[in-house]
Parts: sequence; structure tokens; C-alpha cells
Amino acid sequence: MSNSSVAVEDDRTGLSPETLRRAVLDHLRYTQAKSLTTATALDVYHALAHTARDRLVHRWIETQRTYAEHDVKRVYYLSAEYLLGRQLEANLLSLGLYDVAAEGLAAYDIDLLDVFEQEPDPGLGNGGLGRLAACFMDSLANLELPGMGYGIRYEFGIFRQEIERGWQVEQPDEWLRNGNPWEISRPEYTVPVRFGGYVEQWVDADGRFQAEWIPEEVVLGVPYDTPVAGFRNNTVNTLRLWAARASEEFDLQVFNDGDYRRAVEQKALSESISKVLYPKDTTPEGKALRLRQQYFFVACSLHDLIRRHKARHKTLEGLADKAAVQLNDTHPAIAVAELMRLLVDREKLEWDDAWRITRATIAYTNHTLLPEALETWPEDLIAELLPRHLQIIREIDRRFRREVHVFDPSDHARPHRMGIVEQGQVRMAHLSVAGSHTVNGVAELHSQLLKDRVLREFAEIWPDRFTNVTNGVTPRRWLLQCNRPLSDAITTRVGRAWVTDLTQLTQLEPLVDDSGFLAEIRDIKHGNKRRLEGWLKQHCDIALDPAAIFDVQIKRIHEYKRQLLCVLHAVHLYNRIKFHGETIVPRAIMLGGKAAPGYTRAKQIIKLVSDVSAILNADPATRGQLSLHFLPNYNVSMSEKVIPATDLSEQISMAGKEASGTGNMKFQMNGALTIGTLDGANIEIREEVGPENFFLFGLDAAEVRARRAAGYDPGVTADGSEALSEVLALLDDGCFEPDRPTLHRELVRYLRHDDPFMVCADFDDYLRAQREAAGAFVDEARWWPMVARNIARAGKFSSDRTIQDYASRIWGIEPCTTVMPKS
Ligand code: D6G
Repeated sequence: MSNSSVAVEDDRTGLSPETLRRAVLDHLRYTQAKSLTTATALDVYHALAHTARDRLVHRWIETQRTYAEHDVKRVYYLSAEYLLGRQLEANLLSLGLYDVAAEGLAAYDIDLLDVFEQEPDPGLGNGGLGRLAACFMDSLANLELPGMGYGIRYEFGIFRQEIERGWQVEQPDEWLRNGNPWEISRPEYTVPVRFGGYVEQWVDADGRFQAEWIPEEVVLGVPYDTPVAGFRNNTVNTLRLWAARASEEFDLQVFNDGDYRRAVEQKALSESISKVLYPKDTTPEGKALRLRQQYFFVACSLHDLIRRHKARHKTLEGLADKAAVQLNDTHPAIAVAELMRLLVDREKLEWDDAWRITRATIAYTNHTLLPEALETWPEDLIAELLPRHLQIIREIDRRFRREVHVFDPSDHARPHRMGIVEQGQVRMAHLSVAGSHTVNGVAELHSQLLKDRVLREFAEIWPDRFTNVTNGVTPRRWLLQCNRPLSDAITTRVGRAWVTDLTQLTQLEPLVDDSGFLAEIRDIKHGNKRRLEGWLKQHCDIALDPAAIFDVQIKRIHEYKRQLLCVLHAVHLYNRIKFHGETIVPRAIMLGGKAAPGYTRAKQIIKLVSDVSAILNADPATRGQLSLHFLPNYNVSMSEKVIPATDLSEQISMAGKEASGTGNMKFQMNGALTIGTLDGANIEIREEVGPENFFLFGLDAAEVRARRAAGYDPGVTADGSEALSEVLALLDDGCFEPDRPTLHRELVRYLRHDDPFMVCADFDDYLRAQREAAGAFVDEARWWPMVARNIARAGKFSSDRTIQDYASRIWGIEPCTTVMPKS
């Protein structure tokens, strides 16, 4: 680096090692007010984060300017959840500053990896749906697509999970405690949001019906912007999250009278809206606060995008040409009614015109087939909180039923089955379908089941409205960032283009039998396993044998995902070793995931894993052969460590229940083989890798239905399986619950009598597939080519492909390259 080039580089934006070094020292001094001698690891994190942020801001401003100048069409992604994961490492990689930062800090004896550990994991989501939204943000920026995420700035994200005597205990997640260097508040764009009150109606001089909502309460939405950078391009998009603020700090009169508590009560109530993420995964929370959250962020977001539109256009007539609004599940479904309200009441458009614009603007993604997860709200609750919206929803419903009736005038029950407001409940999925131009599922099977079952009658009337967009994950975080050794090996063989075009991995195809390449990916996997072993030893006091198969199931704990199968398999292996004197292929089974706080069965499953692992790991008979572990507080940053070290990926939901899954994809691209059912995106993964490179087991969705229809009796099924009978007997005898064998007995009873997700029916076939996997694992000449084929054929599962698909088929948006000013 010559001195002259240093001299012309801008200190706030330059990328040379020397400029960066100075920038970090400057931020340490002037942002953190510390010297090198007084700086803590947290100070270094903040200084480096601000250094990266400056460089993002530079591009951010230019991206937003470019979009505005070209008046581009943008997608607005409305999602109640964003499970972002840590930002510093991702941003350094996007900016191309990772290696420079690592070397620069090394000169001060600071390890960059330790700096990353200072960052809290922002957990503003529960699981797959929220992480998908984060991957989508990444891909939009990578593809230079004009897009913006809207959501809620929860003060507390998903709870921190502690395990006490085997039980999950929830602790608040204070992710903002040490400050958040990535967000910038924009109080200038604050939006007032109304709640409650009543509607005034009259007919104006032109004979037109008019309505005005007179609210009882106003809460303020304050936006916080987080930059989302594309990979080594100049695009930086915005994730805008809304925080609730009271419209009045406190009632001064009441305060002066000495009633301090009452004076601040209203403030606390208003601000509770963005206080905490609902820690429910798939079941709706029936509380008013949840509905307040949903309306709050939808109202803020629509207000904001309309403000942007109106800065350039006089009317909202052409809104759909400039804005695509995507509903991430039904959580933002109230957007249909809110947009209608704005168009009809405020813009004074005719109903039919407003409806045409609304439907041309909004699209809806369905994420689940579980009937209990299809959100409904009591009509009374909407009447109380959003009286005008209820009127609008009723009118949408009235017109909608008329269409349904015209489709099949003979079927009088049909409008009731399909209705939006029925029996005092508002069905948000029906509202979403009615108010959208496109409805998509998230994997082939899921989209098919939506059309054939859950939303069949809608698809009969509007077949063209339904489509599929299979989920994907960003290869930047889920390969480049989390698995540097494998990334480097891939880059050495096929070049670097795979980072932004994952289909390039097919270039590895000629290498899948190349002994040099196979030895390399084997060594990489072993290295990753040893690193995980060290990390789990240090942080969780878990001991692993790196020679064992790392057999992993990490995801939310839910009956349909069947963590029980995985535990029962562990008990089965224990039984074989301990009581049958057999030897098995060494295996370390790991489960991780959070249970919804009110979901008793899920919490019992965690307890079962803990109980079984306590006995099994302490027994000398299992030494060198088998261990079972519950990984506490599973989150994005933990998964970044676990996934690259995994050999066997457990994707074992009952067929027809998991809409897509995205963990399955992350494991595949990191060289784990899948043991799985024909469910969600597993089907497409198997199609890509070939059936010989996938351990399939279990009933498929049609067989599940047939079995149920034929009268499934899990007790009889269990009795018919010697292996399962022995496993259930051990649990029933209190083998793993010596003090008080009640919980395990209850679980056995549940399996033998209820078994709603057919654990018993799939058990023997699961064991068969597990034996096959173990056999393959010890046959290195078989295993590593299978691994290589899985990696080479992961290209389809990049969220870049997913987003390209949404952009061209649903949103109608195009790439727009950021023009940087000439310096
Ligand atoms: C981001 C980046 C900032 C830009 C702003 C635009 O905060 O440079 O000015 O977005 O916001 P809108 O005016 O588009 O809402």
C-alpha cells in the first residue's frame, strides 16, 4: 500500500488495511471513549461494528438514492418475525473486509472470532418462518433487488432457554442491553397508530357513503432501520422495524396529584406492543396484545410505503406498479383491510377501484398445514380494537360470498365453509386469499396439499391464484460464513462464483469420486467436528467423541416434528448395547430446540431427552459407542457451529405436516446426509441428490391418510414391533426415571393410545434407515461420495433462486444496480 493511495482514501469509507486500522482506533476513542489499554472486548466489537457500519452507510445512502431516482418498483416484505442472527461477521464478509479485519486485530493480539462472540444473537423470531425472512432479506440485496423488510422491533426476542433438572426454564432475552450498533432510529418517520373508539358514518352531498374512524387511543410507531448488504455489490437495502412509543409520556396532571403509578400506566400499556415476541411457534396466541402487534406494524408499514409513493405520485391509482406487498403468513393479514380503509376512507376511491388496487398489490405466503395454526380472531375483539376494519372485513366478506355463490349456486353451505367472517370468528387465511393476487406454498408437496386440501375450494374457483415457491437459504451465511474450510475447498475447485450463484456447485460433480477431493471434505468434516466438540465442552459441559456419527436434530420442539422418534432410537441403541450385548457404530445423538412455554408435551419431550441422556451417558456400557445430548438454548449462532459438524441430519416429521423445512437444506450444503420422510422440501432434496444418496423411511402423506382412515391403532402397531415393545417397556419400567416413573409412563401411554403423529407406525422403518446410515458411515468408500453428491447438488436450495422466483413471477420487480458517486 503506497502512502499516496492512503492519503486519498476517505477515512469513513475506505477499505485498505491502514484506513480500517485507523477507523477502528478512532471509533474506540470517539464512539466508545476508550483507549487501547482500557478497551474491553465489547468495546472492540462496537468499534469494529461501527467501522463496518460506516462503510455500509455509504452504500446505503446511494442505494436508496438510486431507487428513488429511478422510481423503481419495490417489494415490501411484511413479517412479524426476523431471525437475523449475528450481523458483524456477515457484514464484514459482504464488504470483503473479513480477512483484513482478522489480520488487523491479530496485530493487537485480538482474535476476530472472540470479537464476534460479543454480539448478542438477535432472536426476533421463533424458528423457520423468521429465519426465512432473514435469508430473503440477504438474497434481495445480493440480487440488487429493490426490497424492504418491515417488522417489529421487539425489545425482548425469543426467550433464552435454560435447562434445570431436565426441564426448560425461560429467561428474558435482553438483546439490546449493550446497545445495537446496526440500527438507526428514524423518529422523523414516526407514524401514529390508532386503536379502539367508534366509526362515524354519513352520506355526503354527492350521495356517497362516508366513514370516519374516531379512535380512543393513539400509539406512535418509531422506525429503526438496519442496513442489509448485498454480497460485494453496492446494494444496501433496509430492514425497518417499528418500536411502539406512547403518544403522551405521562399524564402531568395525575402525576402532579401524586399518583405516579397511574400517570405512567397508559405509557406502559402503549409500549407493551413492541415489548416481546410471542414465543409460540405454530399455534396462534389468542390475546388482544398479539392483534395489537399485528395491526401496529401493518399500519406503520403501509403508512410508510404510501408516504414514499406519494412523494412521487399524486394518487395511489398506480400503487401496484410501484409496490408489491408480501404477507409472510397471516400475521400481517390485517393489511388487506387497512389498505382498503386507506384507499376508501382517506383517498376517497370507489370500493371496486380500491379492491382492484389492493388485490394487485398484495400476495400471501402460507407456511403451515396445521389446522390449529390457521389464525382466527374473535369478531368482538376486532370490533373493540379496530371497529372500522371490522366493517370493511364484513363488506369484503359479503362480496366474496356472492362470488362463491355464483360459482356454485346449488351449494348453500359453500359460502359458509369459505366465508371470512363465520360464527363470530374472522379467518385471517381466508381474508389473505381473498385479498391477494397470488397465494403460494413453500415446497412442492405443501403447495399441492394447499390446493388439494386446506384451500381446495378456493383453488377450484381461482386456480390461477395458487402457486409454489420452494424455500431456500442464503449460501452466504449457511456455507461461506459458517463453514470456511468447506467454502475454501469449493472455491479452490470451482472458483468463487458459487457464493452468489449456488448452481455453480454442479461443477463439483466430476469430483464426487475423486479421492483427493473426498479426503479433503472428510478432513474438513473431522476438523469441524473437533471444533464443535471443543466448543460444547467449554460452553455446555458436553463431551463428544469426534469419531462417532454426529446425528443431529435441531429445530423447534413439536410433536409433529417427532423428536420422540429420535429419543426412542437412542433408547433402542442403548437397549441393544446394554441388554443384548451388541456393539454399534459409535454415535453421538444431539437434539436442540425451544418449546413454546405453554406447550406441555414439548417440554416433556425435552425432559425425556435429559432423563435418558443422564442414564445413558453415565453407563460404562455405552462408552465409546453411544451418547445423547440436549443442546441448550439453540439459536442461529449455535446452529452455525453445529450444522457444519453434522454427519446425519434428522428430518423426520410425519409426512404431510412440515410445510418445507429449511434446516434440511443447510445440512445438505454442509455435507450432512439426510435421514428423512417424504415431507416438505425433503422430497425435493431427495430428487436433487438421488434416492441412493438419501436415507428415506416412513409413510408418505397419502399412506398416512390411508392408515388413519383404516383406523390406526398405535398400541397394536407397537405390540407388533419387537424393538418398539422393548423400548417402551424400558421407559415404562422407569429405567430412565428411577425416582418417580410417572412422566415416562405417561409418554408411553400417549404413544400407545394417541400417537397423533404416527411415531409407532414409522418406528421400525426408521430403525432400518438408521442401520443403513450407520452401515454407510463406516463404509468410507460409500459415505464420502454420498456426501460429495449432496454438496454438489445443493444449488437449488439457495434463497437466491427462491427470491428470483418471487421477483419474476409474483412481485414483478427487477434488479437495480446502485450507482456510486465518483470520488
Ligand atoms: C435508510 C437509509 C437512508 C435513507 C432512508 C430512506 O434509513 O439513507 O434515507 O432509508 O428511507 P425512506 O425515505 O425511503 O423511507
